[in-house]
Amino acid sequence: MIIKPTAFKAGSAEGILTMVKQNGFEIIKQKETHIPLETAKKHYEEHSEKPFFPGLIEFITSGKVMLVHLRKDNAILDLRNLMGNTNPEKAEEGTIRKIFGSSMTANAVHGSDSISSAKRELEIFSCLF
Ligand code: 3AN
Repeated sequence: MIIKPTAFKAGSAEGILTMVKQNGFEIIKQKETHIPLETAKKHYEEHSEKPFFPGLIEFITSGKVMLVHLRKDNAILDLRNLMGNTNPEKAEEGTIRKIFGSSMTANAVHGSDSISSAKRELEIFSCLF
């Protein structure tokens, strides 16, 4: 999971991590850092042709984030349910994006969408942890 710049700057990291722990996730590692431009481009490679890509890269590299390595049985699906819809306006009540998100880009958190994505992302961010 990545706590994105707006949520981090707003001081929401602690609240988000508390929700995550209360939902049974174990925090293996957490790190406050800036994401370098090339790392951000690699991370969001699948969206490189999308119109929102430049804005997404600018945003994710715009300030400090928190990288979080989480563990739980069924972690991918459980975290996605806890995060809520990509669009905070459509996210269900009680989800992280509903509570802490403000727009499609500034939607508080990123979560890996599959086990292979999680492995890929942990590898991409390994030098920053
Ligand atoms: P999710 O993070 O819910 O898996 P993805 O993988 O479709 O969503 O998109 C990755 C990120 O790209 C989202 N978290 C969001 O910040 C941004 N994004 C996705 N769709 C849009 C869009 N239509 N406009 C602006 N940003 C978007």
